[in-house]
Amino acid sequence: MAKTPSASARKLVTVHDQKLERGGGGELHQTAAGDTPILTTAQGGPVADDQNSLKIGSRGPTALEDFHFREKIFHFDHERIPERVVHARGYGAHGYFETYDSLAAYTRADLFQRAGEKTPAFVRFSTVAGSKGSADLARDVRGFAVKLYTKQGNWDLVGNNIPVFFIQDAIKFPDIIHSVKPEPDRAFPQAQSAHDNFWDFISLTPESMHMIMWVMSDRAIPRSFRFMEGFGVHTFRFVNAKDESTFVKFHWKPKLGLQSVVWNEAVKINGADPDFHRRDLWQAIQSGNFPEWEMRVQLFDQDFADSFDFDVLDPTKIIPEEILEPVPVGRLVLDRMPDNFFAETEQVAFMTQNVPPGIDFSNDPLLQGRNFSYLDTQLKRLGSANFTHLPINAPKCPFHHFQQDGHMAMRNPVGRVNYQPNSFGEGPRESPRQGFRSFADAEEGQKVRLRAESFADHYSQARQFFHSQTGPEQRHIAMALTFELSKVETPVIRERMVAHLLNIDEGLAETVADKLGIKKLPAPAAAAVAPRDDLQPSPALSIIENGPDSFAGRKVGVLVSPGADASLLKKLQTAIEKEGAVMEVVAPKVGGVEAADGSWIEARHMIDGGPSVLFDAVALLVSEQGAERLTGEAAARDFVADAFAHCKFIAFTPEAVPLLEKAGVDAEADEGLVPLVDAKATKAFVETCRKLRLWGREKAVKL
Ligand code: HDE
Repeated sequence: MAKTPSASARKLVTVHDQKLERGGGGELHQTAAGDTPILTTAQGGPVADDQNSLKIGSRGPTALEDFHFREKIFHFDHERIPERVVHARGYGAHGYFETYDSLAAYTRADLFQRAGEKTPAFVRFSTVAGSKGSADLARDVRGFAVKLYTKQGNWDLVGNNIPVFFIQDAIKFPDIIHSVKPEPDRAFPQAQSAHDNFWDFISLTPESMHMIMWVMSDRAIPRSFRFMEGFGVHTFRFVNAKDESTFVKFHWKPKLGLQSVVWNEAVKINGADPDFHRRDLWQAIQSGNFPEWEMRVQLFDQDFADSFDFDVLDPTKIIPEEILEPVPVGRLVLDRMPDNFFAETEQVAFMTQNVPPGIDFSNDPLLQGRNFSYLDTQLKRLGSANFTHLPINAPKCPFHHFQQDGHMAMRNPVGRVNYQPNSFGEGPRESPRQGFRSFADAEEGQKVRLRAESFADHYSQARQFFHSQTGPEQRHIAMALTFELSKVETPVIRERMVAHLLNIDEGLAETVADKLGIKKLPAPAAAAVAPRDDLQPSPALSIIENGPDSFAGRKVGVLVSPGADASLLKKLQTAIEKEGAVMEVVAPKVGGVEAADGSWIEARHMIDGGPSVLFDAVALLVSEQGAERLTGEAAARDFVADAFAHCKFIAFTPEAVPLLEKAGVDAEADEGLVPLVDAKATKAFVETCRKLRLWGREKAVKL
């Protein structure tokens, strides 16, 4: 067994975290050379022939006694487990959470007691509506689920990249999800909200209007997981050692700043690289650029809750950061990809009810409902009540209980006693001091099926969100609504949506109505509480206002042709890498091109495999002849035209001007086009790229 595992010898990780080499296990299982393990059955029996099943004669029937064939096919037939009913498509990574300072005044949760404490973490990002194999750039909410393996058990903060939700009561969850999933008779559309059922449900559910503003904004098409925020959504409680409670809302802020793509780009990314977000996270972590988020908390007491404009238990509302500043309390770093996607990312089981002592729930009806749902879903998906035996789900702290047996039980306690109290002084006992004590809030009331009146204002924060966006972002919301509703076949649904929009912003409603060909505006939707006009815009809600001040973590695509200037390319690369960004070369042919000085420029992509939608900015480093040849290639013209239309910064050598022109781009159109006249210009280009996009161009290109 003391051999170096070869690439073919994949590892099996047992529940005891022992790493066994697949096929390893002594001399009997080695070839004469001793370096390649012998293939075995799952029972460990060595296999002589894995190419041919056992037959009666070479053209005869297969023999039933072929136990190797039977086992191999049997196991293959059972490889799939049900995908998650929501958030099926996801991607995860390992890392850690580091506490800045003790929060003992607020919570007795052990992970917050000591400055510098590091808690192992596993994070899974996801889309909500699409199946496991759907594309990454769907317009959708992103899941941001964090499992923290604390010394007091696992804490799962199962959040999203949007701080509010569609519904106020968990009983409506099956309805909202049914409506967004493919329609049951035709089984389409996949991973899309642009269809009748979704907008029918939404237009009949005014409480969703705030969330709709977020989902129609660029938040729903993030540039990557690394550039998006995360939110715990609900109000939770911190509880300290004196059993005092403080309300808390959790936020994750990306170190690299916020960034999204535009819809026209998203659609093309889905075709060019459906795994765009996965690949981005994989590449960042594998190259040592570990993504990082800061945890910030909004802390408040009952007095604040009583005086706030909205009910803090209502998950369709935020507390604007300008009203209650989120306080930084720690950082989350992702620094390791799973060894095996299925074992870890697919089998990880997040549950909102996993909280350590010192963190508790509020009465948010959505959170209360979630606390029921997440246990059921794990049993359905993972197939056994012993899903906590899987290494990814097992706590990393000591644990002792009397749960036993069941399918696939792998951690079985030894000894005689499996109950307590017992007379033998064996086994664990509860600890009133260290154990989880629910916050002893006084509750009373009649049993009713009622929605609190304090949950009734459905439009004011939707309006506040819209008015907190910059011009381009407001336009994107209008365009997204128009696109989505243009796919709705039932006119009354479209009109009903316009009636809601009238309660949010008249201009928005008019633009959407006009684009949808609705000649006469409907009356505004009836509102239980009149939409308020007095909420101050919250700049924290805009992505553009909260972009980074560096180009770090981004990617430049450089289109080269034969005869390109290799030394200029080198200088460009140095400037890009100095900024913490990455350069990838795109060439007309696989392999690369010969530069003017006879050196070879290696390329990562061929043009149609590396369209400009995969990059944050582009450069055209082409020779005169090269430019001429590229003007004849549709993929090269699209490379340029798309980069321009998506408001990206474009650097170009003077020889590239004909290519720009053929792509319909005036080389002097705006300051986003940066001529690479000398080496200094490469640095200037990278500095310009810090703005990420030239939104001023948007009106000209009619994005
Ligand atoms: Fe979930 N949700 N959810 N959800 N949710 C699931 O659990 C549910 C809600 C969220 O990467 C399921 O393991 C109900 C809000 C994430 O594995 C399921 C309600 C928020 C993930 C479930 C909600 C979320 C899930 C499906 C309404 C943001 C993926 C598979 C009350 C705060 C976790 C699973 C992962 C997954 C139920 C609403 C976030 C069925 C009943 C609000 C990030 O249990």
